[in-house]
Amino acid sequence: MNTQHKTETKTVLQKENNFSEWYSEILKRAEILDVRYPVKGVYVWYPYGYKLRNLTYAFLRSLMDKDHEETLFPMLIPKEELMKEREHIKGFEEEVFWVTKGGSTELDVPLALRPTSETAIYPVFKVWIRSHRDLPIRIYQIVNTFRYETRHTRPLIRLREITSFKEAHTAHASRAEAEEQIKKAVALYKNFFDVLAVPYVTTKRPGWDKFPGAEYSIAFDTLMPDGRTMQIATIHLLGETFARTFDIKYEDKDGSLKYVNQTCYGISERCVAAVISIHGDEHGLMLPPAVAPIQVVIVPIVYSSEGEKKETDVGKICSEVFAKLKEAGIRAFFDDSAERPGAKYYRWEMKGVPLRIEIGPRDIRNNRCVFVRRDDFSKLQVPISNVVPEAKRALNEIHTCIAKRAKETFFAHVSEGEGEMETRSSTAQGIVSIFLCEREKCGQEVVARLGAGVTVLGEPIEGDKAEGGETSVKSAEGNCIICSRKGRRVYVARAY
Ligand code: A5A
Ligand code: ZN
Repeated sequence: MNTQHKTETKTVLQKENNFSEWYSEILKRAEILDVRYPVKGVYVWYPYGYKLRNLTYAFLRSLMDKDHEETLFPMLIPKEELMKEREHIKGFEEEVFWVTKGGSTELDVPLALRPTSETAIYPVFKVWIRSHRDLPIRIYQIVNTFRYETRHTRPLIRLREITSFKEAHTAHASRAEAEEQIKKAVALYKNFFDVLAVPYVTTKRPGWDKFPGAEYSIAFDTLMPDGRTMQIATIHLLGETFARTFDIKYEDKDGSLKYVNQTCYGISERCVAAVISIHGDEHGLMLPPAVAPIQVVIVPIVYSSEGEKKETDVGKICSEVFAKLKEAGIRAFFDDSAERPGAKYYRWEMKGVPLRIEIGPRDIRNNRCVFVRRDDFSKLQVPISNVVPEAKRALNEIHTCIAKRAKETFFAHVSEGEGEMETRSSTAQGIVSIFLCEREKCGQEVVARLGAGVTVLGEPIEGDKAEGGETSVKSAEGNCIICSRKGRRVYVARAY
């Protein structure tokens, strides 16, 4: 059966050499996203892709629900509210889609499709928050948002309609509490990406490139197979900026009126793009068990080598194994369709099913089945009576292996750049750290010298490298690579 597998498995494309093409092929063949919708930057989720999306977001929800409440705000934002916060609108005004008509009637108040929801939510915070007893507020919503992106749009990565925008908004009595929330949000997102086996670095974004209206922004960046980084989450300390603009005050214990201190943080379907891109290979997707729509597929081997269907107990045993797996809470699928096993292998490998169980007449005679792991195609004979614990164990091992592999690859592409030339060649493959002062001019100069697409990700936040198994703790301060003034270590990379 191994030979049958080999002949029917067509390889897709080499991911490393032509990532862009690989990515498009995978979205289509694994039925994640249909890109044929006739609006630029707007796409259709196939049912299978949407299942993957929903499992990913169900997990995110479960993390959020521990100390946030889910809510839902309107998508339409009156122009006046959207324009209120000066810094915020400066950052977003070129990206806003406007609704200006109802039928043929010009609207009195133009309405924006939310590009993000600060200006929808904070006027409501103003009426919700009266006293210190109303604080803290921690809410989130998972919604579609709209951004008129002018840079090259890409499925799941740079969208004009972001379909799966998880945004959290919190309000606190003090700055110390808001900063505490930032730390919790970082920990929560780390937990999320660790379960997806998506590696990352966390950085404090440069002051001149933070979220519009924030005091500072923290970003999670991962690395795509073509050596470009992708920002997969951001966390912002808003301080009192929006509270002052929207007049969000509370009465403190001593009777005085104070502005609230705020944070917000967000994740989009880029998290799904990262899972697909990082773990996939020339056979298709390789989904982390935690979010795989099908974790285990059972394939009966009911044909003889001459292609004749044999009368055996295979179907019955497969059904029993399937029932046991389901009962144990494993997302299993019994593929008893009429196709040949090789065609089934091909399909489920493409769809990234982490574990395949093959059961044929010879296996049944020996009371066993065969496990085939999607991550390394290794095979294991397992007694039928042990199928459930062994499947659980295999799924755990698959998670550990793909997480380790992804992390090793990632940190092999995080390096230090000393001279300009070295830095330039290194950014072709990944993330480089250099010293830079905090002036925007020097940031722009670095970008100009290192070439198109290079971005200053920001100052690394302690810990990521240590977790990645790196040894030395590198100094955070040094001379700016451009002007030689005092600078700090920052990561630069070509970014999506
Ligand atoms: N209100 C805050 C949370 C906010 O809007 N932050 S943000 O602008 O940085 O967006 C949050 C995250 O959404 C980003 O880190 C990025 O991962 C993702 N994102 C932003 N624009 C996107 C786009 N056009 N398509 C897909 N994802 C996008
Ligand atoms: Zn400088």
